[in-house]
Amino acid sequence: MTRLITVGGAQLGPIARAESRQAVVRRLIDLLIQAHERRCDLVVFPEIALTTFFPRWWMEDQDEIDSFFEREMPGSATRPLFEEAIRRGIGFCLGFAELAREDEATRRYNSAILVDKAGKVVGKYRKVHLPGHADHRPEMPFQHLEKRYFDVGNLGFNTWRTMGGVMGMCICNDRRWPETYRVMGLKGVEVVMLGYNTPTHVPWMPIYDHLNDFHNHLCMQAGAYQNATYVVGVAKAGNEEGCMLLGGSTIVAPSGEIIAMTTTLGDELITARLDLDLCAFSKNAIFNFAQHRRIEHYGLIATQTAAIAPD
Ligand code: CDV
Repeated sequence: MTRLITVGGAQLGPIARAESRQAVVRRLIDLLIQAHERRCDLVVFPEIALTTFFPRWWMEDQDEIDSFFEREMPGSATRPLFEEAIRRGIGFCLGFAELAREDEATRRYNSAILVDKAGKVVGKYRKVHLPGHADHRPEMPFQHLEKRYFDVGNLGFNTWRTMGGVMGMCICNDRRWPETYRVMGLKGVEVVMLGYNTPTHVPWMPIYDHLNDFHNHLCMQAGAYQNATYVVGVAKAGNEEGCMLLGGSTIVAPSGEIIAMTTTLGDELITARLDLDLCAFSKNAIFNFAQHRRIEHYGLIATQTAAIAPD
């Protein structure tokens, strides 16, 4: 039996700093309705999809910082999205800034949730690879303060058996790290969902600015191919408060081929029909980890020792 699911990537154009949660949620609902009309089982929204990408600004007032975070999911602003999704029987993956109480401490994460067709939160991921800096760098055209505003994610890279497949999540910078996909690959992932906010000019590595599109697709295509999984990578794109963000939202097949890609820098839905049995084929044909992966022969210990104590 062929296992087919239809997935949507719901790219967002810029979100203004002054735009209300309610207005953003209306945009998400519009995209969700389009996804339903195109028979999607599941739709993926970007990283921090409910507000502007606020780590762009140095802020000291904790109340102001916390105004960008969600304390519950769904909360009053996001409930209409959940309700519309339940009405239409469509699942979704949503990135947002999460304020959590853990061990009597307040923690802040860059998170994503996976919601099934009945509106139940079935999975949560908290971003592990936080890029940027924690100090104020006024000489830069904008800040990238993820290291100041977020704690490192503490949930690992998991997979969930839901909506007909084995689903996994990561967020933005995580997509550049092979470990992200490999850990989920070892857990049998078939669809990796991720959102990103990637400036076209990265102030601390300008020599790569012209390669931004290439690196975006390179890492997702490699991750998909080397772990026999689909990857759905979805941007917040366009000129957001003077910062140009990459588009190029993409659905990648287990072969590493791009099978859908956005063509604008605005709100735009891409869809693809995924044959999840293709993952099983690749997992058996070449990337059969149990049969062929030989971690004990990789020289890992020796390499680490050399890196710590060079000649
Ligand atoms: N939001 C991100 O994680 N952005 C990074 C940029 C800053 C390099 C990214 O990897 O796309």
